[in-house]
Amino acid sequence: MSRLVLWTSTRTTGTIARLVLAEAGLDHETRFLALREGEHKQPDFLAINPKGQVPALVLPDGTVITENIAIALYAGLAAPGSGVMPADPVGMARTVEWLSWGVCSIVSAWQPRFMPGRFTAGGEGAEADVATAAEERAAAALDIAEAALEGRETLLGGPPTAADLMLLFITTMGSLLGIGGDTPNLAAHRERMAARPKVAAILAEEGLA
Ligand SMILES: N[C@@H](CCC(=O)N[C@@H](CS)C(=O)NCC(=O)O)C(=O)O
Repeated sequence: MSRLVLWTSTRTTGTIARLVLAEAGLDHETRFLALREGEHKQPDFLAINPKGQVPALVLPDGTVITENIAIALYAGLAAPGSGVMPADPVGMARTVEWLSWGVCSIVSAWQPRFMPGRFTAGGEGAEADVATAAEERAAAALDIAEAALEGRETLLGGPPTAADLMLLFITTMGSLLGIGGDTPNLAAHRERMAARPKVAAILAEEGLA
C-alpha cells in the first residue's frame, strides 16, 4: 500500500477527517463502511481499529491513526503549508482547543440525544429528559462558537484550520437535524466553508450540500 487509506462512513464524524485530508491536500484513498450493516464491527475492520469506529487513517507503512484530533494533527504536520494545523504554538494550541471542544462538548454531548436509552436506567419520561438535556448542553456549547465568530470569518481569525472544518461538519449536521448551528455567525461560517471547492465536493458526495 503506497497511499494513505481513510476508513470512514458518510455523514459521520469520519466526514471531518475526510474534509481535513482533502484540505490538507494529502493524496489518499477513501474506503466507506456501512455502519448500519455493522461493517465497523467485523473482524477485518476491528483488526485495523479495535475501537470499531470511524475515522481510521492507515499510513503506507501500516500505522493506524484513529480519533479526529490525532488525524488532524497528523495531516497538519504531514502537509505543513496547508494551514489545517497552524505551525505557531498558540495557533496549534487554539486549533486543538476547538477540535477538543467539538469532539467533547458537541459530538459526544449529542450522543444521548440520538440514543437516550443508553444513558438512563429508564422510568417515565427519562429518555425524553436525557435527550432534551443533551440538546441543551450542545446548544450552550454552540453558543460559545457563535460568540467567538463575532467579527471573524474563522474560529482563529486567520485562514481556515481543521477546527473550522470540524465546526462546518457540526453545524451542517446540526442544521440538517434541527438541533442547532443556525445562529447568524455559525450559518455565515458554514456558508463560507461550504463554498470551498474541495469541501463542496465532499458535502455534495455525502448529500450534505
Ligand atoms: N472520538 C472519536 C469519535 C469516533 C466516533 O464516535 N465515530 C462514530 C461515527 S460518528 C462511530 O464509528 N460509531 C460507531 C460505534 O461507536 O459503534 C473521533 O473523534 O474520531
